[in-house]
Amino acid sequence: MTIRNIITIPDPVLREVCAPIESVDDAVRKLADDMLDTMYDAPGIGLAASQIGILQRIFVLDVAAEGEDKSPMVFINPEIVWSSEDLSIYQEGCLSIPEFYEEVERPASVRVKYQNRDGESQELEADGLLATCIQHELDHLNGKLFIDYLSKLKRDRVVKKFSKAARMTAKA
Ligand code: K1U
Ligand code: ZN
Repeated sequence: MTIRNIITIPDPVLREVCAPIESVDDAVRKLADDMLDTMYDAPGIGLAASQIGILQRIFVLDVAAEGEDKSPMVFINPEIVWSSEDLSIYQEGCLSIPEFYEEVERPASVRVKYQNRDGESQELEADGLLATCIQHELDHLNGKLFIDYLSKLKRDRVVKKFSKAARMTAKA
């Protein structure tokens, strides 16, 4: 079990676009296991590779409700192939922006094509929190954060707060 360090804003690594994974091998499966351990430890319901400084197209999720059995999911080279026209609003958080939550509107349902941990091609249609989480994590792989959907005022305010905290930590 390896818990990796989760990068927070304003680290520019979070703005990088991740590269496709060419071959799903044991190193990728170990990365997926480390990402799940890191996500459960945080705790969170999702984690993208760029959040631990790995610029590869992979994210993990577990949106099981409290008290339910764990339901870890691994998405390699994910692509949204269909999004619904109807939208839904969820209060989102981000492990790279701790303790900051805001409502974001996104397509209510999506169909995602991806490879599983055995490298097999899969398609999944999702709605509810799973659909929101898939879109949030796929955004991470493209260097996009949920604060990009907020007003400039709200976004600037949170970036300023975290930039100041990072400067204080660097000085100490
Ligand atoms: O990608 C991330 O930063 C993880 C993020 C995923 C997410 C949450 C909510 C809406 C969309 C995407 C989180 O997991 S934030 C933490 C969180 O939601 C949570 C933490 C503990 C228990 C339950 C939820
Ligand atoms: Zn996030």
